[in-house]
Amino acid sequence: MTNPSSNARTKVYAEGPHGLRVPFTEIELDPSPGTGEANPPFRIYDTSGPGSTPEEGLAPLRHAWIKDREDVETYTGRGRQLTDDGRSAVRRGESAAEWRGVRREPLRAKAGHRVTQMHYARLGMVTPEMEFIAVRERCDVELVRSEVAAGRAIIPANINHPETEPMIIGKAFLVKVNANIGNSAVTSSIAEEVDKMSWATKWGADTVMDLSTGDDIHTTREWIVRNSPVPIGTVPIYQALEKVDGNADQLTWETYRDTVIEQCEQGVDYMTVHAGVLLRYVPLTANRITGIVSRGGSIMAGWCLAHHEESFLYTHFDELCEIFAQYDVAFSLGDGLRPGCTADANDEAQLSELRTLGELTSRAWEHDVQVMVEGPGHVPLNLVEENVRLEQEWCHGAPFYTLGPLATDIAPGYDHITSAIGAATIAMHGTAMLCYVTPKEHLGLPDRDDVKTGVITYKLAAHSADIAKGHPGARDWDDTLSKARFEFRWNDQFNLSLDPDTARSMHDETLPADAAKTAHFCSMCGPKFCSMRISQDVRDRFGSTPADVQEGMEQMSKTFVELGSSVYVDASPSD
Ligand code: IRN
Ligand code: FE2
Repeated sequence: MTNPSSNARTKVYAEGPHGLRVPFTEIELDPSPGTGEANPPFRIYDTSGPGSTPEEGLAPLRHAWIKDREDVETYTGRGRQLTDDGRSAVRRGESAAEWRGVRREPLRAKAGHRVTQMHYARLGMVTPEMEFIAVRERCDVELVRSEVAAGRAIIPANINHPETEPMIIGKAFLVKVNANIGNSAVTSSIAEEVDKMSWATKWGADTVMDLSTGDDIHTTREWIVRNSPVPIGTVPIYQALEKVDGNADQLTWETYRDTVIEQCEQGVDYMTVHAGVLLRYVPLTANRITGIVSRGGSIMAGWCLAHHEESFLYTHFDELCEIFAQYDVAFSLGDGLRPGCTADANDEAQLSELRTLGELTSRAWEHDVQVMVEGPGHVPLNLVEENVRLEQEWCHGAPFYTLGPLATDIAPGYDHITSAIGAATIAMHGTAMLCYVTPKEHLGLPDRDDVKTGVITYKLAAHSADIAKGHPGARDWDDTLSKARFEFRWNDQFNLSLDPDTARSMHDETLPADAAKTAHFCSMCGPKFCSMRISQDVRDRFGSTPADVQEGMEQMSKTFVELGSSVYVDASPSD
């Protein structure tokens, strides 16, 4: 019996405590041919969300959980007055009512309260967010709580993003993948960006960063957040820079702070803050081959040099922590001095900044604010492990979130691959989340296809690391697919794969017939030379206990010699 992929993969909900419904993708499997033995359906982690009508947004899953804690209040947000009040929506031909349909008053902590998951975890509270995650990760909820309390994991979950399905970033959990999207002044519309977000989560992005620049930043982000089932990250300095017409030296702490509050009110779950780019570190980049490659890093370096003053992100860091604690926004401490080529890796500029990020981590934790630390960039494989070791040591075990790193600089057009090599390695050593790189890296803005390629490439890097780390149950997925492959259950092999569509269409390029979905070969080796089939013949004929196999091997060896010791003959004695 064959299984078209359309109905073999379905979304199911596992029941959690207190009526929680936790999504998984369930893959229905065919019985094993020959024995007829049933193969139980296989469940994989699902990031795609329940699906939404873009103009309406998703249902606010966490709304009641947040309200029940009785530590938040609604208010008329200042971001509402400070920014676009629908004018750009009107410009695009949408009615103001349509636009207001997705707006609501923001929440913030009541005076004297901290509403972060870290705060609750440290008090010993188990939140519904933690329970949801424990079901999702198939682990004990106490592991979730204790890792968050210790700062070794974060749950990015702004109280103004009730639509998000809780997830966790930490090395004790599955390695996560972030996908960057965002329009620039020159390309793509808001609808396209929302579509890219949904598309990225369909393929498995665990978080999405909106890096939009140019006009309509606020509106674009509003639509993305309202429709996103995964945490949304941003780099607020980009929008602050827009507000001063791109002149970095005109940036002020006040402009930046107001931008941050505006984004807190919209529901951004984590923000990249390049607060480790200190004035005295900037000259350390002078002799690099590629200088400063971080956008945020170069904005702040420019500001520090222009004013000859310490970065306002650093001097106002505690105020920023107080704001983040009111909304439960997590820090993603930016690596503004990351190396932009393998020659610059692990240099003094990079490592000095990392030490400062360690200091800032401790300061954020004093406010119960969650932190992850960003990392490189471009790093040769022999220096990858040291990056994780130093980050873990200097930043007190805070989760590491790395961009690749690219293991070599020589393959523009293939940088999803050069970076996935580094990403798998760095994740194996303990990086908690990987920021994807698409084939367009260094070349242009990724389109839909690039987003998919980037996400799939990074999912396979992340999963390879989960296996290498011996993460409980990680290999079950591989074993299930391998068994399907060995038993020539082609549809099951497609449906179990990270990208069923591509697997199926590549197979069908040469063997499109339905019958080929049960054939005991593919077009790579053809019917006569399939190693899997030969092994099965050995098993069928000689059994599969170790003694049987030994006997079978001897038999095969004899047959092989009798047939002239050539690999390219039909070596199957049963034909
Ligand atoms: C991740 C790790 N290191 C950097 N990143 C990502 O790079 C970060 O999360 C954000 O998506 C982007 C920020 O780039 P700039 O401003 O540092 O270039
Ligand atoms: Fe680069």
